[in-house]
Amino acid sequence: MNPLQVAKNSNKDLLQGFTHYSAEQQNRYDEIWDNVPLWSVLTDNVKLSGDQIAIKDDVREFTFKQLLAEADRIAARLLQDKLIQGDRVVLQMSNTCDFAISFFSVQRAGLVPIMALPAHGIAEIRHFIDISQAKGYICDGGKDSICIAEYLEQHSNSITHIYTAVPHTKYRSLTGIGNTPFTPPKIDPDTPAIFLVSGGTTGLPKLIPRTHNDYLFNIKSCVQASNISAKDTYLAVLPAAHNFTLGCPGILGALSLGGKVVFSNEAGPDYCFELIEQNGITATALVPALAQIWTEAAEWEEANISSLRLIQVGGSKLSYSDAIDIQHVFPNALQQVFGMAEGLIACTRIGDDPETIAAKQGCPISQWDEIRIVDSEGNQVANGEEGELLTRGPYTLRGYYRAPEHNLRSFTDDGFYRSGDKVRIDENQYISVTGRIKDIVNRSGECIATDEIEEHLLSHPEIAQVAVVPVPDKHLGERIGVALICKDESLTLQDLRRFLQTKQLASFKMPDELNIVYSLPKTAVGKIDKKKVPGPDGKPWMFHELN
Ligand code: OOB
Repeated sequence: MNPLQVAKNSNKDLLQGFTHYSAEQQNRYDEIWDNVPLWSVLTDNVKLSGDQIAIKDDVREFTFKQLLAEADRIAARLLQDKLIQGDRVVLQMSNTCDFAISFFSVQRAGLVPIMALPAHGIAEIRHFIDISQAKGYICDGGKDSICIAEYLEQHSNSITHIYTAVPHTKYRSLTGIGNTPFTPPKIDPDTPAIFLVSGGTTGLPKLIPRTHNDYLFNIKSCVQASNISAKDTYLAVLPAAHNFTLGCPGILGALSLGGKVVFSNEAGPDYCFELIEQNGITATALVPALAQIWTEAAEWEEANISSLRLIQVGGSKLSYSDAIDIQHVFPNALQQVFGMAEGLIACTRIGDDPETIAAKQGCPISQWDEIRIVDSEGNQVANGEEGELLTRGPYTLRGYYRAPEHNLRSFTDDGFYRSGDKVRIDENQYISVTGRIKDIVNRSGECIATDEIEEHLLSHPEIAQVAVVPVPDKHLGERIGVALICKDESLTLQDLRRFLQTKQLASFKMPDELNIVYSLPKTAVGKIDKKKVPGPDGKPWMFHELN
């Protein structure tokens, strides 16, 4: 078969199970999409600021020119090794320069990466491969990823190419391979450039195809909404493969402007504050639990972190009291970001009044985002009322990859994505997230939103983090379990109830059981993972057996 035919067939395979934007959307968005490959965020800057540092970690740094040269060297080799345009590869890298190098090499080769997070284990990686029929697994070469590589070697029929970023005795390494001149294959910007993985806390993650056009639009709109510029240095501290860190505006946003990205594999304030001081970091993105830790640490850490002017916080609900604390310690730096790998991003804007920034999650990054808020019947609610957020737009998916059954449930007939998030929206289009549709305890038929109780408990001065979970109960169906991290371990269930009574909470919403813990289980990106929250016996509370 000639190479052109091979590329065509491979793209055909890639597009199987991919839902395109509708023709009507395609027409409308034509004027706002750039129609170039995602890798142009890098190549555009090789021309403009080629000799400036683009990426840095604790051992190495690369200019824009060097980064592109490295990426192209590896891309040439990947294609020589008989991977072909449109092939899927699972990319599982930690936060080092190798993340950016391997990401761009895959992009330049026209391969489509599945953006696995370092915390994903064999179950998730196997699932991504089963769905996508990926041929390649590219990993950082750390202990965990080598275990996965060994597993895939033995058990996967689809994986034929395994590469590690650092030299390894058994696997091909990305270092020092290939030096042939390289011309990237022609790319159709309306086809998937990357697969993000869904962040849901139930079941295995789904694959989210993001096209060159849609993701570039996402990045550029986030750049505008967060006012970053070529002068900014972005600290990638949450996993680089997560949408927030990668493209909101994140790593790709900073690079697209000719700015610099510093990678950190550690998230603790002692390590990161040093990095901020040494590199004059100006911007970063954190989940609420981490933002809370950094804010407390800023009171006693000695490093000078005054360069930090933008702290984006998102991924789960930032409590009002934590937002106020952040604003107090980092004046004017907080930006709340409500986003999803599926698409829609909303954020507050630097310059909004501080009360709005503390209390709301922000408004959509583009005027092209369409938002509908509906009740349980699917009817639009009145302005200001609470309901489920549905959305459609130039960077929101039209279907999960190869998941027809999920897609029937997750999209309306006219292509709106059902986010499962409960929100209300004000007259300025600012969104307040009030919870998840399904995050409820059904106690004797009363449906109680867990986030309402959580929000109240977080305003208790002794309580640092909390998770309210439904616990199976023989008589009630479900009872209300509260797991919390607390400065005062002598706090009792009675104390909690008394406190909640002062908040005028109805009696059927009072917690039934309390478990004080030292830490709460987190998802791959650092959100509280309710499925794993332990009961008093240490076992996952939501799945306690009835006896
Ligand atoms: C981000 O993306 P995912 O895909 O890991 O998770 C999306 C879900 C949302 O549907 C929502 O339930 C929750 O995470 N979420 C928030 C939130 N930001 C995300 N809930 C309350 N307040 C927020 N600020 O988490 C993500 C992607 C891009 C940017 C930021 C976050």
